[in-house]
Amino acid sequence: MITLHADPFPYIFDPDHVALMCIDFQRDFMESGGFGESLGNDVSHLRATIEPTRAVLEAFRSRGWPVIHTREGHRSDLTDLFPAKRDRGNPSLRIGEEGPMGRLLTRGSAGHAIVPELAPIEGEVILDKPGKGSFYATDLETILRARGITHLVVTGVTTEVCVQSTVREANDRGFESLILSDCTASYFPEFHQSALKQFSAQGAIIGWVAESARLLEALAPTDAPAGAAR
Ligand code: C5J
Repeated sequence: MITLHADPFPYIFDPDHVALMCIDFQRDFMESGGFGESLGNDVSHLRATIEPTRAVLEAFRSRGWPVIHTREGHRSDLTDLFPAKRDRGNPSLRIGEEGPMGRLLTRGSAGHAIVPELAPIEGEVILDKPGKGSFYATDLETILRARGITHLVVTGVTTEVCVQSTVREANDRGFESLILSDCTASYFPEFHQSALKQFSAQGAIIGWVAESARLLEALAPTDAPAGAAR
């Protein structure tokens, strides 16, 4: 078992039953000219997540532990896009329209891809999702249960939207989430802080929160040779 200091109390997991979730680290959210910016957001707030997430990703990869990347986006014919989502936010460009990185939030466009620094490697799960939560209209629960995963280390953007939806869905399904505070971010720093507090309040009602350094410290004694994928 691995134990680390976290809010509101130590997070304990069995390394045979843990997976890393990398939620929506897509160019559409993280880079200029994407969907996030079309909604009027300053995407620079999210870039600070890249380096700490890369270190955690490396820690999982070197131990052969499972990694799951999600991408938010829609079919090219937009048949999975509800007006309730398409019409929100008074964007300068709408989902499916051509932007500087191709069609916004549409599968196959350049903006839909994960940023190169955190790009998936062979053997890692890539999960396309049409909604905010990673369990909605996907086979994520099946994948986790088939692999015996009970604990999720969660990174991604944005904290109060897709990360929050995912960890709430995970909690309802019985998964134990650790949300890494420096590997998650919002366009609104105050929403990031507020969401983190909501996760760990009331005795970890949604999950645990810690900086990535706490996780890496706890993992250090467990160094394992690379290549033992499971
Ligand atoms: C948003 C997300 N913010 N990945 N998506 O629309 O958080």
